[in-house]
Amino acid sequence: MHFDLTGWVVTETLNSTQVEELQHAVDEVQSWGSSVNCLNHFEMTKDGAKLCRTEYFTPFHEGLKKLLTKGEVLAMASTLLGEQAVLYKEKINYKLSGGAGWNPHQDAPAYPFINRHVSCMIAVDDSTIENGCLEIVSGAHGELLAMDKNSCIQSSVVEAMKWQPIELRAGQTMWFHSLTPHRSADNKSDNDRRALYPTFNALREGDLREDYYRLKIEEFEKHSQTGDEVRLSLIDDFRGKKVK
Ligand SMILES: O=C(O)CCC(=O)C(=O)O
Repeated sequence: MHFDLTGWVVTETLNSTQVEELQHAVDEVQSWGSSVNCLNHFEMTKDGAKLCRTEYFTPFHEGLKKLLTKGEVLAMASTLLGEQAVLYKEKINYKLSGGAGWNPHQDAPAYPFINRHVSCMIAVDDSTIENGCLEIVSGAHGELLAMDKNSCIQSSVVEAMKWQPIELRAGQTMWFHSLTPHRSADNKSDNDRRALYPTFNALREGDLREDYYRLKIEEFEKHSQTGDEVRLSLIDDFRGKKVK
């Protein structure tokens, strides 16, 4: 299978009606502000503070919960894991116009409790080279690579790898292994590039979503943020600047 060889695969997940429904659902989450108990993060851009990520939204949005925990998306995650999958975490990366990109990393060090995960990027808006689509390395998902102090891939390793941009139309999905190296550019275009990223693990290893969020919130509370970058993850891969 393409995924086993390369560590990624693109699927056609949503038809045009479903794309409109997804865009409407993400518009809703984006407009919640502090009225809902999800996890929102902001970044400073040249146009001012903007929302850059929402996590922990499935308890508050039936439509997105259904999309990520039932039907085709869960079935594909199960196929790629080779057994029944369960949702481990969910995030929306907004990458609004002027939003920052991510340094080269593998997700595995950011996902405790379990070694093997599969994630996907469901494009909410078209994801292009101009607005900062994902860039990946094929066939490099066999091991954890050498890391720098931010738990991102060491620059000497990054330079030796062949990076490939994966442009997606809204509604297309790119699946990737938690060891697949990936990165993305800043959004220097005038178009927003929103994407949904669910992550799954094998149900046999446990339903760990609440444990993951409990640990993440504890870690964020323990370590007050230093430096200029916004911390979104248990690793420091995001280049977005803090809103002060
Ligand atoms: O959305 C992007 O551009 C990259 C996101 C990413 O690598 C991450 O959230 O770990």
